[in-house]
Amino acid sequence: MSRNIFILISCLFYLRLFSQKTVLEDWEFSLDNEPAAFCNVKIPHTWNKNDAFDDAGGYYRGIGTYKKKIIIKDISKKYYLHFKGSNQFTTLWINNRKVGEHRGGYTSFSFDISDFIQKNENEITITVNNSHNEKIPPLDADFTFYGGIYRSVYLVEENFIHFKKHLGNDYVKTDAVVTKEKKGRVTIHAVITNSENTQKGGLHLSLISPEGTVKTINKKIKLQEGENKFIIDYEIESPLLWSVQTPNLYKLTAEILDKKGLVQDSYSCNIGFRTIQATTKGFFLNGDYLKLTGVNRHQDLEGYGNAVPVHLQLDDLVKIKEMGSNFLRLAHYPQDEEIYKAADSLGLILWSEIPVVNKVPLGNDYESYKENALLMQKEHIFQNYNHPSFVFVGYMNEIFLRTVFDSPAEETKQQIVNNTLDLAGALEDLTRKEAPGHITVMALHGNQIYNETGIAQIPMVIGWNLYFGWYGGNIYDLGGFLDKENKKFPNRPLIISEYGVGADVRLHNENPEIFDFSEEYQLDYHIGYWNQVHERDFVIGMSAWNFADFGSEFRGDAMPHINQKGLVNFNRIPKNIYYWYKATMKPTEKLTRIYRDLPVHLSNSPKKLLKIISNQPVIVKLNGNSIANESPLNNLINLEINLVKGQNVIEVYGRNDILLDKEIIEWKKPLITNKGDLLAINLGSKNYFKDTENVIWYPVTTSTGNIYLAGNIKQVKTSANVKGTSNDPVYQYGLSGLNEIKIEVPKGKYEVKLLYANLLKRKAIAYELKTEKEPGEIISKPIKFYVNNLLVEIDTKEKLTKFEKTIITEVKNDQLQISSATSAPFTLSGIMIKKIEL
Ligand code: GCB
Repeated sequence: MSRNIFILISCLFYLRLFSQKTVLEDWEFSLDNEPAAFCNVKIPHTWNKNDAFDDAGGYYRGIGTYKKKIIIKDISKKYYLHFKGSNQFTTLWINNRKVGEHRGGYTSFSFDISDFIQKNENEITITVNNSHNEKIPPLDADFTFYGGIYRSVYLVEENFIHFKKHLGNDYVKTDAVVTKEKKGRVTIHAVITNSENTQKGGLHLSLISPEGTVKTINKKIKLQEGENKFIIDYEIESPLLWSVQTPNLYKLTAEILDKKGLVQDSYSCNIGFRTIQATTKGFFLNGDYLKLTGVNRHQDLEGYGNAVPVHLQLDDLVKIKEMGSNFLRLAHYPQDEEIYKAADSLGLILWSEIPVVNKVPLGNDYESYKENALLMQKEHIFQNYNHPSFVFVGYMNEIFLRTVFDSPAEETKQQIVNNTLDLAGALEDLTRKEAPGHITVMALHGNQIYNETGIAQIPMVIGWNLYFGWYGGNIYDLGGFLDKENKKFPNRPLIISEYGVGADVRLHNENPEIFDFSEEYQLDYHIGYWNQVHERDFVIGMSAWNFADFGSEFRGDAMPHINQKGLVNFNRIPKNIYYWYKATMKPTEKLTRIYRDLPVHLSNSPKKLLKIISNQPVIVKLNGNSIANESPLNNLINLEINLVKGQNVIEVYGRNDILLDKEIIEWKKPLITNKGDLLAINLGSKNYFKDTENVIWYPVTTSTGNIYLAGNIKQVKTSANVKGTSNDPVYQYGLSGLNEIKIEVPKGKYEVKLLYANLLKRKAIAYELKTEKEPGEIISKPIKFYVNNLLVEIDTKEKLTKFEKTIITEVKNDQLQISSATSAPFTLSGIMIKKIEL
């Protein structure tokens, strides 16, 4: 049939309405079902987008109630309520009658509400509960479990004949394989529900190739009352293969025709022909070796929690592909169906998993937990099965993390191991059965418990989440670890499923150190990991942790409640490292960019380390003069330059004299001369820090330049949230043991701000792979000192809270002096001096 005739016929069929979907966006909502508290909300919605980030600590984990009235005129049809995702225990009532429940926050699900509705007005009530539930994965993880109906909800109207609603999807399951003869074979498994009388009908299938050619199959079928299963095979000559460079997609449409030939239901999806193989020699797509390189992704976004409009989520995938990724791990749960569709059309190989993270329960809860985990995996697979991008199917992440950290008694440990092995075995079997032709995978943390218990032998591929050079060890420990693993288990394909470090764009350091949260350390770390993985062919790939910063409520770090290992910020503005990856993963696309640190160089010395991210040679000019003609090493140029006082114009040219990037840096000595001049020093820190008011804090650990320190000085630091400020890094560091600070400043009147926080050693978190669990108090005493001759007392009992005191003082002898008032030395985190009068 020609394409035009096909379209015409299809249009005629479509005159009959079928499968109407109405988005239900506007609801009334209340936490805890407080009648007085109902307010209007729009779904997607979460109730934790603010409280998961405030100073109060914790976030609401309980019940939220959604209500809505809908009008249904024609109750002779079938009606479903379809949820794309609601976290995590959802119960539905229609007209005060309970319809059903769904457990699990990350898969889609539908309720058949046909028997509960009445003509005209119907009241829908939904409760969603995100409290901790030992029976539902995840129990524990490094991300915020935002509660609510955070993906869209639809009212779906169907005819009496339609594709069965099964595990949250229409029952049309397709296998697209490339045969030995290089033909494409599509096998379609469809289940049709017919609640009318037995009748003859038709199944109309069409497959539109990427080039627009159409192949159709019309099959006469007999529809019994109830469920009807069909398996239809389709063969096409020389299919255009789906690949990461050319993600060729075929559009499959399946339509059910009734006895009169009218379309009763229609289902469409994109499918792709590709072969996949993961071996100890690497990953092969369509027979070609492909080193998998990319990122992990969490679904939340600054200002939205997990209730992120789809178009913003799709921007992530575009950025991920634009960076040059061919691989994306959806951590640690199934994500919106549009993400899978976008991966299909962009050409991204996916690792998708269910959120069985950190631990499985013991005792009575285990059986229900297992049942829920198995159902979740079934839903996850069924909902995503048709996507060509759906390649690696996972079901456990760092499942022994808690066991190692909590170190339970031997007997308990054995029970945990037994349950975990039981669950892993069951999930592996289920995954192999439900997702044949896919690759099963599990992610481990850097501990031998996975080898010792034998769990690592279960999946087809092992993913290692490795943080050498962050939570301990050294960046270059990675290679040795990988070599040892490969030697011990030469038949086990392995991938680096996570690696990363926290980086805060406000923090910079020319001599970066482990755990300093500077962007420079992030750059060093990723270059080190990239090189070590690329020296080893047996490692099939790597996915950086994480594409973006994400919400993890319990974390302190440089920004509280956020895991800052993103290559882009929580708001998706790229960090420098994003450009480094782009330059590296897309070698044929030329990229040169001056590494952005702080626009001001505050050192006493004119020397500055200029970094340029580039995958091509460049000429560098400083204030109009050529100063270097450089070829990058690892797509990076490190150049020491000598600045002049005031503004410095840095220009980078290609060898063909085309200006590639330009940046202006001001060199300011940390001096105060004029009224309004300001000096901000961060005691105890080694990082430059730009605060919320764009003030740059100068790191001071010892006497330097015009700052003189005396005493038995020690650095104190924490990475816990400091309450009352968003400038945590200033307060997270301090110097203790100070007897005196002298800062040379010219005569005049000054406003002096003294900053302090009562720092505690933070309790180690399980991810740090450390056992230090007791938070020790570092500073707790009231402190007193003189600023010039003025006695200042800081008597804060509040722990981990910002304390700031502002005084006005006159400097007569060119020096601001802070000295201890008692024999006890003092501690301070920061000093900001502003000249207010000459
Ligand atoms: C991991 C976890 C991930 C954490 C990450 C981290 O290994 O799988 O969920 O967020 O480490 O940042 O510590």
